[in-house]
Amino acid sequence: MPGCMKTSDPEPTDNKKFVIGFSQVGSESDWRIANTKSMTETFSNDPEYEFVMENARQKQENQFASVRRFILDGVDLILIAPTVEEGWQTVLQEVHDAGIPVIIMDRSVAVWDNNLYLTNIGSNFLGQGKKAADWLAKETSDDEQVNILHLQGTIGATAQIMRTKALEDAVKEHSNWVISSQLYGDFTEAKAYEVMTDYLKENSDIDVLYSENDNMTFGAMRAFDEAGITYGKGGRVKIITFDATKEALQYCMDGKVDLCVECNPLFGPQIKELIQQYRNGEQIPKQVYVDEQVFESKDLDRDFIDKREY
Ligand code: GZL
Repeated sequence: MPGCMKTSDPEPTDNKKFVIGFSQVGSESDWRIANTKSMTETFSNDPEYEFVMENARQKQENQFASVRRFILDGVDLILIAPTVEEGWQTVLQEVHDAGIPVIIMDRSVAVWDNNLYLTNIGSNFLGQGKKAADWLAKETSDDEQVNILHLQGTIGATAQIMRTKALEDAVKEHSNWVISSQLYGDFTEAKAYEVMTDYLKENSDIDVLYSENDNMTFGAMRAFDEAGITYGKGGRVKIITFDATKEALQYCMDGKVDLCVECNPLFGPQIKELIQQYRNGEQIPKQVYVDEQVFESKDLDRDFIDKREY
């Protein structure tokens, strides 16, 4: 199966393993790589589980194909990190009709009936955006116009929807804040570099970059460098970025990025705990948020960054 990664070969044993089919968004960002690592390390080291992950390469139709294969394979549970929120009703109904439990992780799905899945575990994306807006309000004065360039992730993904909503809500609260443009970066460095390079050919009046993930920020930084636009501490443009990967934290410590909003990918162990509770017949909450914080340069040092897992 394309993109399929069996992490444990079925051994000839009479005690049946608990088989998990996992449809992962893709490998578009450092965050995603860390999330996949957390999931595979959690389950592939446990003889109780067989863990089959399929990489959707950021295409929802690949996820639908994977989920339908998992149904045919008769897995014990299906894990989905949905590319986008819309379009899941039919295939989740098929899974429900097959009697297979589903956990939605990372982003969310927009369905009429949340009984189609056991729980949704991931970040409070709206909360992340609010933390960024609160920080920007403290960093700017009310008597000057603040021109915000907004780099958006995959349109329709919960992370994009909610980080965008938080910014747009904050702009309504601050009459001197202006979103000068919203560029589509699809959560990747390459796409962000491309759209930023084009944008900077005609525009340079930017006070803040609000970038919905670190990899897009890295692409934007490259474009800024080539356009001779300074950023970070003492620079022209304040940079706000989401994920707080090691590379972003390094830039933040060095004063190149002003705010890193953490988006925690390391929730493999929490998912395993939720599955265990389900298997024990325990009630599990419909929504589980992971813990995360924000970082400025003053919060960071070499030792702290070296100890980070992603
Ligand atoms: C957030 C996750 C987002 C990250 C991006 O939980 O869905 O997708 O912020 C990733 O880096 O591509």
